[in-house]
Amino acid sequence: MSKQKLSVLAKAARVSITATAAAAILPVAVTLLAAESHRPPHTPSAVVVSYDPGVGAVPRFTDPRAALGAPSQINPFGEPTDPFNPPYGTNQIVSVGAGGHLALQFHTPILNHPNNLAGLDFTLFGNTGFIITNEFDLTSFDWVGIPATDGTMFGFSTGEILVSASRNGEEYFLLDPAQSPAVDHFPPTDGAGDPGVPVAPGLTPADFVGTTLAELRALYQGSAGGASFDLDAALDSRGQSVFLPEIRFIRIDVLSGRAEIDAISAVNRVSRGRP
Ligand SMILES: [Ca+2]
Ligand SMILES: [Ca+2]
Repeated sequence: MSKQKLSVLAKAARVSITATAAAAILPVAVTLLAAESHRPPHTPSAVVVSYDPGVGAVPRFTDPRAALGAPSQINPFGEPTDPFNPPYGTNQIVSVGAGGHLALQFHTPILNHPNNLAGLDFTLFGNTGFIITNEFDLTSFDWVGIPATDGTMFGFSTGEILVSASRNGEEYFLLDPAQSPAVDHFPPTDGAGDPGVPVAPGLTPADFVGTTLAELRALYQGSAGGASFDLDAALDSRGQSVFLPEIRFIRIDVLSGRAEIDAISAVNRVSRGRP
């Protein structure tokens, strides 16, 4: 059961829920299932440096280790995640409220390499999704026809969120918000895609109007989605551009509103002899 279907069912049952807290209406058995659900089998490539949930973080979604490892590939129901079906388990995403932050340290440095795909260096995965505009059949608990979106999204953050990067964990450099994508917003995660492949720069939600999952994936071109950042956007304390050849620390500060974080991945490099 996707968060989106749960929301539709909750609406039909006149139960008031927030999109992110959709899991709260699940029966206890399913909540237990969520606790036991999939974690990436490999050792996480990062550790949590610090976490402060701030004000307004979603209750129970406050385990910062949920941000380690690869983006979630299945939801708490065991279904594959895709841009219509984001992760929503308490062990999959961590919530950061106003005044809160999350800082991670990576064992392998994230390089600002000129051969990184599209010049982008790392990708931040949230838990937004595209709204399915098909009718919902309350008898079969399923969408009528092939699910498609009008390009509008749910579960996205509307707050002011800053992302900073550091080589040593002491001196952080702000990534200029004017040159950086929004956190926990567009584009939604596709668990079937490659987390090292950014969605092509320039694509906007408007490009996804009327798309089905297959059409949407054609636009993603193998990407797992997520907001991809360029370390070239780094600013020093005077607001001047600064070159960071590599970083080991990423910090997300939520100034207002709230954000949910699923994962952070490094962008793949185009290697010689391989396209
Ligand atoms: Ca770069
Ligand atoms: Ca996660």
